[in-house]
Amino acid sequence: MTEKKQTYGASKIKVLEGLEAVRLRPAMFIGSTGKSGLHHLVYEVVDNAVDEALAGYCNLIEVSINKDGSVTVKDNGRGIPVDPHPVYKIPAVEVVVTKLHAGGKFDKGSYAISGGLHGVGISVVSALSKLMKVIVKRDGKIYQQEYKIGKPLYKLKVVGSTDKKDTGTEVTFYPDDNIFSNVKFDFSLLETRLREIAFLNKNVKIKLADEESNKREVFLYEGGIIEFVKWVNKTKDALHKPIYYTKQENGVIVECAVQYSAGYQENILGFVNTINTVEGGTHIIGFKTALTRAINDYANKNKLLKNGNLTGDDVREGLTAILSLKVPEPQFEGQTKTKLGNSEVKGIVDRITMISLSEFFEENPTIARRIVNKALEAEKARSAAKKAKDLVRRKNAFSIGGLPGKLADCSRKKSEETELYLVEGDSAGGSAKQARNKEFQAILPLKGKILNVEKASPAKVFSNEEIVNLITAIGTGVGDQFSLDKLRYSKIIIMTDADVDGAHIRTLLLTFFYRFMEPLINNGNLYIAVSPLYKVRKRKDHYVYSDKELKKVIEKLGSNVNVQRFKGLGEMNADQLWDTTMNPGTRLLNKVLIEDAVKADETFSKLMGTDVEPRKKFIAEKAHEAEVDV
Ligand code: 0RA
Repeated sequence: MTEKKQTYGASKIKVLEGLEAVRLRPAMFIGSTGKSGLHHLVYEVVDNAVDEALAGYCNLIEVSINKDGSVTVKDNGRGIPVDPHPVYKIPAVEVVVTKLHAGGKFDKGSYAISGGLHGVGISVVSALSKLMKVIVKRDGKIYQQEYKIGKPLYKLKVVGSTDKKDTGTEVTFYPDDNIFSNVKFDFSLLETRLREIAFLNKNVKIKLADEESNKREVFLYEGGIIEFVKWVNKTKDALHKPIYYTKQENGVIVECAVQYSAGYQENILGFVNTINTVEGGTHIIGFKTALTRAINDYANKNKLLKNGNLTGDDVREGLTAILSLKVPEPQFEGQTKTKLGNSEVKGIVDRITMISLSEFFEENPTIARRIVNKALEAEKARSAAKKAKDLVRRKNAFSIGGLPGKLADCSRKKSEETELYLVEGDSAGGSAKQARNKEFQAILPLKGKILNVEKASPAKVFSNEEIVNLITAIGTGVGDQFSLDKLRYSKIIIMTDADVDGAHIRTLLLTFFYRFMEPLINNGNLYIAVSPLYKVRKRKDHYVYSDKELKKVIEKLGSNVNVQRFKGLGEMNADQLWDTTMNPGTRLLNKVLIEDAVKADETFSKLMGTDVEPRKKFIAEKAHEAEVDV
């Protein structure tokens, strides 16, 4: 009997030491004593309720920030057991609240996985609270007990009765201001995490209320992480319905939702037992590896790749993925213990992802192709950016300036004051050089038809002399490397002949600018010079820009007029070219604008792609549209 008493006493002392340790080193249990640690107290209690939900006994969790600064977490689970604990001979609820590491289930079933950051349980919450009250509804009775920094204020008591089916736990706590620097709870911080918990535990309704401000939120997601991925993508342009799969291997449950958007950001959110694994880990590595392989396999099988396999970066551009795992014995590593270390998980996630994605791609070829195309776009942009970078590097190596020999630069250096004329052909280039105002107008003659960048590989684009001259003269670089700060002229003016060839060259240039220097267009730096079609002479010269206008002018001036048709820019003498097309006081310029980026993309790929007919039609239709900037 004495021996038994000693054993009991000894373990009791151990318990007290346990909670003392929590107060001595709170950060070891809740991460910090700052804002994050304070809110962790709420999550610790909520996680216990979520465990009840995972076990199938709870579907409602209510969190409220009370007017007196305390927080209440109420659930409709089974209620913490109240019967005497076999070892401690006190109600189980008292053990759970006052004994360190007693927070876990006594009957840890296969899926009873604690979601707490450190799995410390609610005893840590009570240890760090100046007051905590627990109400348990179980077996038709309502029980209550209160605790001060982890010590019971009185024995568990029955305070009322209720329906036998009405069960649950209600925990109210007042964080100890001797421990926490600030004990005020932040609604939006709780909101974010509780929403996340609701996404990760479908069909669990989580309510959040701030009794002071009367703010209220309810989270309930029947679609679980499918709704999560949609929610993350809600402001983005999704490319397809979410891909979803879930499978289990060796007790590890893998659940994943994937959705690509038209954007460029990669967003993979990993959760292990509902903990956001901010630092990544083996599950993320397994997922990424399988994603890259599954997409390359599909693309290869369907002969969609021309420049070899896609890289991981390519296939993750525009990707949003939610990866949620249930791991029975998770090993958390890293600075903030949010990196999954279990080595076996990598292979499990890899295999499940590979099989599931491959299956999905086979069954949904339209979506699969859309994803492959997205990755191909990324690949194109990436290699374009690399070429441009190399180009800039090469340019710097050759400095001073390293400007193309064909460029007739202007003398002013301030880009706000200068303009660059891109002129079709060397002869027109010659006239333009004579006609220009050297101070602020630079001329870059282009050899005939420039390369169609829509059809050429980036490698070809960046080894093309005309394009390299163009990029070097403009100065900004291209693609990811584009920098408006380096722009050497505030107006880039495309000046081509007023005929079909001229229109074609103009479209080729526009395609180049759209695909490689889009910000230049968005910033309003790109213009098209409008050159006249005719010169009508009667007393003085009239320049006419269209056939319609010519008719009107002839009607107005009578029938003995001299009409001269300009076949090309080269036919005009320098004075005429200056008067009609280059003098800022009298010239007409069309500013190039992109009204709808998606549509523009489609237009350029359609027009500059392989089909010739729609291109011709477009050029004929649009050649003389657009607003006029004088
Ligand atoms: C220990 C054992 C069981 C449930 C719980 C604890 C429990 C803890 C919390 C904390 C907040 N809400 C909670 N709900 C339940 C299992 C109960 C059983 O076997 O009946």
